[in-house]
Amino acid sequence: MTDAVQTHSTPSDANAAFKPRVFSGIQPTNHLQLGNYLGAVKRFVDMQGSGIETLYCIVDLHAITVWQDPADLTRATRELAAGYLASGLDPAKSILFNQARVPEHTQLAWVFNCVARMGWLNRMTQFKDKAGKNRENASVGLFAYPNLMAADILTYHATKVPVGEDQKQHLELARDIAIKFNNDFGVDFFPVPDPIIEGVATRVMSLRDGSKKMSKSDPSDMSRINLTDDADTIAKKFRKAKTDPEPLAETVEGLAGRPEARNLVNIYAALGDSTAEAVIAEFGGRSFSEFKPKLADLAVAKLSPLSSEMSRLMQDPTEIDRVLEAGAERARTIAAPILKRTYDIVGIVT
Ligand code: AQP
Repeated sequence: MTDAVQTHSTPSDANAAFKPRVFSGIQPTNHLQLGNYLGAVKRFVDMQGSGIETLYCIVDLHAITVWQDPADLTRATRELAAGYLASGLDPAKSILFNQARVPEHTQLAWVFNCVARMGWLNRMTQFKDKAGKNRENASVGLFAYPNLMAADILTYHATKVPVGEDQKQHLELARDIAIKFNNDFGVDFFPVPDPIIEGVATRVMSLRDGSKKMSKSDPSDMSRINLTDDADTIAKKFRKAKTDPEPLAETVEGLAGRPEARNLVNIYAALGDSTAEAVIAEFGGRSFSEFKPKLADLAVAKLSPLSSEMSRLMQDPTEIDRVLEAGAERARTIAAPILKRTYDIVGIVT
């Protein structure tokens, strides 16, 4: 194998030989938060009706790259499945499953551990953020996370991956791995997957700090809206959301340099399937004390039905497990022949 770093610029028709297929996943850590919903799940639902095969995964093996209490992991896995279903993902239209049930993900990840270069992974900003100052004490899994993510996608020959902005660098690495594998073995076997990062909510920011993304694992619960929050909690979190003292700008350009204001406008636009321009046309020049209650009302109207449906679904964990198991069986019918062919290309006798 060569050590050359590959370029990201592939011809636009590089995937023409591959059947279009969508794959994405979310980690079952803590509770689904508004950024996951607007940046990912809501867009998964939009893509479900597009006539392209869609696979949506609960990436439990990614979750354990940082410590997870076992009982919490089990609960979070079922809760995320409930979140998918409550948001409108339909097991008759999409393949819904959890990663650990399809062993081809980890088998292909090992091959990719041997394709990706240390230097590539050393550049991953998410590893640096999550490992913090104590890198020596981070798990090997956290370092190799992007290789498993590449395997998640490529074990289905997926061509499109809807994600939030924070996953862009990992997607670029998945593309590099696909290109390097194809070059090393002289094949056109893996597609070069395209990230789909679209809409006004590709990076929902923390409600406490407009320079940090909203995250399930932020130590401050006030920094995020959880899909399990009740109406009073949602209203309180928006009321206390950090803002500056100025009223809302009269134009979208006027939000430049005001990350907290921009974030609340974007959240309103994404929840209402609207645009930042339309929100400013309605609320420009008004104070946050007027805007925040409207935002809370909209969030409650959109999210309450989801959280009620999630609670209802969570009362029947056996049914959730049945959906995930059936999805995994379908997923394996795609993944197993792709892994087999990968082993053949590499020269592994199976
Ligand atoms: N703040 C965000 N805005 C828009 N999209 C977001 N996503 C995450 N946060 C935001 C998108 O949600 C999908 C699933 O993310 P993940 O669970 O795999 O991990 P993450 O990106 O690290 O998300 P979290 O919430 O910050 O989880 P923890 O705290 O467990 O690491 C991805 O498509 C992501 O882009």
